[in-house]
Amino acid sequence: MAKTPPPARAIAEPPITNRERPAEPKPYEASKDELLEMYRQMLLIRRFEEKAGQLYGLGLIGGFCHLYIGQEAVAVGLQSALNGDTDSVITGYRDHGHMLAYGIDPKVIMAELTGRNSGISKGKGGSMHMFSTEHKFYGGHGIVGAQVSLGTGLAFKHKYSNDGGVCMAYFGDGASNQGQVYESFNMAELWKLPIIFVIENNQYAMGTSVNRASAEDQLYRRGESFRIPGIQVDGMDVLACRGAAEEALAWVRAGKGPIILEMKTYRYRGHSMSDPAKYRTRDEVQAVRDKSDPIDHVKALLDAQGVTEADLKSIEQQIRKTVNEAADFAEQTPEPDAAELYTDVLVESY
Ligand SMILES: Cc1ncc(C[n+]2csc(CCOP(=O)(O)OP(=O)(O)O)c2C)c(N)n1
Ligand SMILES: [Mg+2]
Repeated sequence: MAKTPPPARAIAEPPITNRERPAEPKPYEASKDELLEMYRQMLLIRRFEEKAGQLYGLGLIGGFCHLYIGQEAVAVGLQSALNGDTDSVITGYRDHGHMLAYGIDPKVIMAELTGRNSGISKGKGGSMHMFSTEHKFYGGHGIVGAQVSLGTGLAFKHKYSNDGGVCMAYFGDGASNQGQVYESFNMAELWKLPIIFVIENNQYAMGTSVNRASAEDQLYRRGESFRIPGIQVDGMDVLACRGAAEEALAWVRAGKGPIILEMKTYRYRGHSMSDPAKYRTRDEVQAVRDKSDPIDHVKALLDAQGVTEADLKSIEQQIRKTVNEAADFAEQTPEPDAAELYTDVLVESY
């Protein structure tokens, strides 16, 4: 007797919308002191970067130099949620802000920019290649997208050694179109690695807007085919950034695997130090500065909490002092000795 054919195979997977998702993040409720600290760090990054721009103009910094001005809320908001003892951070070449937000001494960062032996990479890495394993800061990388794969390796290490750490790997909107990003997404989800992929969408790669270069320009969706959830965040609002970091950390620390945060932000300066900026108008940049500046935003919040203009002035003065001291240090300490040319550039392991 002929057997009844089996029923048509049911679609095993529910539609994508039915997958477990992280909750919609809430803006972080910062105490007055926490907010003041965020303000201090963001202002430090801005003034440090302005000074770096000046030193570059004076010929004291050579090679590449990518400034972070405009994006300060991202590094400060996200990293304020990390556990400095266990969690690791890795980023691309626009890296000074991430180091400052991780509490690394501005002097050794500035001295690296001027190529001095007291710099954090002994003056041999420059702007794009700074590291501090002591602070669990793993660079500083000039190859667009490379840090995503390296960060996935760091996350593997966190899981393998069960040290409780999470890796925060930053990359840009341009980098999000690189192939190795997707190989990394696949492995990270497959092995449920503890990693937060942070896309700093500052609207432009070197000279092309995200919409001109990206078929899917809602970058938080880029993990969908790997089952990695994504959240889009106002990267000009430090409390929104911190709130998103809390949600992402809860997801990752619960063993649910990686997550993507797309931070909508903006870079005020050129891509690097020579940039004809033909791809956008001055009015566009000015409008963002006027309406969405991340530091002005925190200032307004502090004002609402009763912090006076005089208090803010005194923070500003302290920061200017710190930055001037860093610049003096960076100008006065010596360059590396010629004998250092071949040290620390290659580690051979057998
Ligand atoms: C593999 C590789 N390709 C190209 C470059 C040249 N390059 C340097 S930065 C950059 C744009 C990256 O833009 P994005 O990822 O948006 O980062 P942002 O500069 O905006 O921070 C390009 C194409 C590079 N350094 N490495
Ligand atoms: Mg970009």
